[in-house]
Amino acid sequence: MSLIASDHFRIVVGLGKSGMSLVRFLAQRGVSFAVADTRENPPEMATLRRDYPHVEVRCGELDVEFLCRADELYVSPGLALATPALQAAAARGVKLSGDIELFARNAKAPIVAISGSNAKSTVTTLVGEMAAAAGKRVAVGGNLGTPALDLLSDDIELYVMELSSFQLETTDQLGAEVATVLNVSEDHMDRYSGLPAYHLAKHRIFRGARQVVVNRQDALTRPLMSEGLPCWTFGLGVPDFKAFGLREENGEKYLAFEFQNLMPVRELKVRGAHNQANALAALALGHAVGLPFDAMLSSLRSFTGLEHRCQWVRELDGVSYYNDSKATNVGAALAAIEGLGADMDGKLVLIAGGDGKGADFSGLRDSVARYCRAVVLIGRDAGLIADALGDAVPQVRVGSLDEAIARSRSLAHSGDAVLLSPACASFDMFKNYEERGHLFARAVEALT
Ligand code: N21
Repeated sequence: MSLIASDHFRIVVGLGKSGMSLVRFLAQRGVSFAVADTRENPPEMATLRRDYPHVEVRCGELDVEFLCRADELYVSPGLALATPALQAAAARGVKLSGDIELFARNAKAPIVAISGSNAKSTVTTLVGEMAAAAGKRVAVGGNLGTPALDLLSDDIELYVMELSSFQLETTDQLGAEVATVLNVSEDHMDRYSGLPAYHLAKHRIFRGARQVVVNRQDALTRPLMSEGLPCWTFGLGVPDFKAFGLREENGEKYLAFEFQNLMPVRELKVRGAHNQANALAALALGHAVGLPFDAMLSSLRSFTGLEHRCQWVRELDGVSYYNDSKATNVGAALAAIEGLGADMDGKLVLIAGGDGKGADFSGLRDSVARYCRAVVLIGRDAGLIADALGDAVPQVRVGSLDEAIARSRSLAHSGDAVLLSPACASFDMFKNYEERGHLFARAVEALT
């Protein structure tokens, strides 16, 4: 490999939202670069052509010789690092990196870094609102909302970043002020060899961190090498030193820090034990970066939850309809089924299915048996879910979301709830989970 030919030439691999943010970042700094995408017509192609007509773009199968012209590739989270052409380039000395690595190298304010199989968007949003309530100039994004590089600004005092395992795979040294993996349950088994590989990717979030936050109820969230780092914990149990948890006093449950009650749990507008854990995680992260409790608690009081996250849509014939389209894995669906199920007298009619990404659905069985009246299955992997649930509960398989809603409506009794919580990605039937959620909500609102 010629050092001269490849010096200071970069290739952005994958032209999605973050790929386009990389293009803007590199162009602005006068770095010479090209773009590659395995797709014939990548989503941001029109934007690139309009704003950067002179940038070289290679679409279709990745060309190793082309990739080797670069000293560094910025690989999209949508593209597996195991892709043979990327591995071939890496073997020839090309560095594989990503937008989060570049972000970390350029961020001048502390970073709160949040990963996990579930609840990372909720906790990221909460910490962002807490920081804003505390009067900080805060930027929130990463895997949710605005791509990391688009957040960079000298005015920012705190970055609150949601990071996926795919983004972390291409990040060497994040150097967060505080980092957490909120929970680890199986996801993306189409991209990882197993839970250990997925766990390893998530734990890269702790590289260079100055403080960590750990979930006391999930051992897989503990960093393996963090000796000497301040460690704050959260969990639903009674908290000890450096810990956030729940305390009970005169029959009232409180969010608590160490030996001090902070706020009655009933003041939260979001329901379910998992949402209490989310609130405690956000408090731990905010406390680690010095946010005052009064601002954090007022944010918790006003938080009503995210769109597509167990969102109440309407009531019809005594049946409530909930949109939990964001549940793209088993763990998320379980949190919704248990959170909602334990909170109501009636039963759930669960709408699930889609692209299962190689998941083992047997973990759903016990909770479904306990809380569901019936399960209505959609999508490519409906059969896998049906097999995993066995005879735990009556099942119907349908061909469309509209049909699923109609069948659910007729199965539900007054006092029940219909819950769209697919435990699957949506890509087999929809553009993404947002589209799936919007179509669900629209169809439910149209019922007469
Ligand atoms: O919305 C859903 O239903 C499922 C969400 C999941 O299951 O969690 N999200 O797989 C990964 C990466 C996910 C989501 C977005 C991204 C970033 C992409 C960028 C490029 C996605 C795909 C590509 C594809 S790039 C290329 N060739 C679901 C490609 C590329 O094919 S996720 O974690 O060169 O956005």
